[in-house]
Amino acid sequence: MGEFLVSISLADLGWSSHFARQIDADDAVPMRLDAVHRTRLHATGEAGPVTLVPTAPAGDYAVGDWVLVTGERASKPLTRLTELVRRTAGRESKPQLIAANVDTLGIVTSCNDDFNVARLERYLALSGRAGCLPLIILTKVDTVDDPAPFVRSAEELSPLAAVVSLDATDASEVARLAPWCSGGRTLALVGSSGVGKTTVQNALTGGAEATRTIREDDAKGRQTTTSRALRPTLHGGWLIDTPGMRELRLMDAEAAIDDVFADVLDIAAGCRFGDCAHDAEPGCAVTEAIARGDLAPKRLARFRKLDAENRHNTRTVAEARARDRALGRMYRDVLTQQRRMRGQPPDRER
Ligand SMILES: Nc1nc2c(ncn2[C@@H]2O[C@H](COP(=O)(O)OP(=O)(O)O)[C@@H](O)[C@H]2O)c(=O)[nH]1
Ligand SMILES: [Mg+2]
Repeated sequence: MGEFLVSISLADLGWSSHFARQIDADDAVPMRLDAVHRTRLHATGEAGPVTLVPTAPAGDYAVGDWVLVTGERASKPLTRLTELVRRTAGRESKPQLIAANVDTLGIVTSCNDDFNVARLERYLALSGRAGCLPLIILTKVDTVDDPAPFVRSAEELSPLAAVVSLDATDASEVARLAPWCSGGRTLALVGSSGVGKTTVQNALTGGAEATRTIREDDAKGRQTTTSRALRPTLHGGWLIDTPGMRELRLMDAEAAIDDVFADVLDIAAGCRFGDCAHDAEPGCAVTEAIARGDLAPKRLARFRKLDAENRHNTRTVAEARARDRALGRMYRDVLTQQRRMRGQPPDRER
C-alpha cells in the first residue's frame, strides 16, 4: 500500500475542517486507518504507512477512521463525518461498523438478474443513513443489447442518486468514476457478489485483486474478496471494497427511508387523516394517486416493507441492548449477594 505515494498531505488523505476542529494541540499527529485488525491498526499519515497499537477496543475502529498518534499508539477515532453500520447476522443483533468517513457510497449492480429495485432502494437508504452521497454504478452494459431501460429504472429511484453505467472490464470507462475518488475523496463499493466491485476497484487502484469466476447459469459468483481496506486510487482519492455487506440490514434509518421515498410521502401528506394507513380510509391521497396511475402500487409496497424491516431491526437491537443491561444487572446482583453470604456467618443470614 502507498508505493506510489511519494509525498502526501492530510488533505490528500481526506482531512477536513470537520476533523481539524476536534484537535487542539499542534503536536497531534493525525493518521487515517487503512485496515483494522484485532491487535493492530494500519494507517497512513503524512510520513507514509505505519502500524499502530489501538488504545480502544478493536471494534471501535473502522477502516477510514482518523486517529491521533502518539509514538505507536492510536487514540480512539475522531468523530466521523459518515459511518456505515450494519446489524450483524444471527441472534446477537449488534450494530457493526463497516467503514468510516466514506464520502460516496458506490452501489454496484449489473444489467442482468442482479438488478433489483427493492435492493437498490435499501442501499440508497443505507447510504442516507450513513451520511454518504449515493452513486449507482451499473456494470455489464456490454452484455446487453440495450442498457437504457436499466439506466432509466435506476435514475427514477431517487433524485439524490447519480447513475453511471459502464463496462467495468474497460479501465478507460471506469475512469469516469474519478470525480468520486480523487482530491482525497473516499468511495466505498457495495453490492452483491459478481457484479464487478473488484473489477472496478482494480481499474481505479491499478491493483490486481482476484475477481470472481461467474457461473453463467445464475449470475452468481464465489466469494473471493478477503479483507476490507482503504486503498489509494490512481486519481488521488481512496477506495473501500466492503465484503460481507450481503447480510446488510437497515436500522435507525427512518429518516433515510423517508428521503428515498419522498415522492410517496409527498402524496401521503394530502391524506385527510394524519395517521392514514392507505388501505380503505376516506380521503386517502395515496389510494387516489395509485388509481390515477401516478404512483406504482409496487413502490408503495416496497416502501412499507423497508419501513417495517427498519422498525423491526431497530427494535431488535434496542431489545438486545436492554437484555444485555438486564443480564449485567442480574450478574452484579448475584455477585453482591454471594459476597455478602460469604462475608457473614450463616446463622445471622437465617
Ligand atoms: N462483460 C463484463 N464483465 C464484467 C463486468 N464487470 C465485471 N465483470 C466480470 O464479472 C465477474 C465478477 O466480477 P468481480 O469484479 O469479481 O465481482 P465482485 O464479486 O463484485 O467483486 C468477473 O469475471 C468480471 O470480469 C462488465 O462490466 N462487463
Ligand atoms: Mg470482489
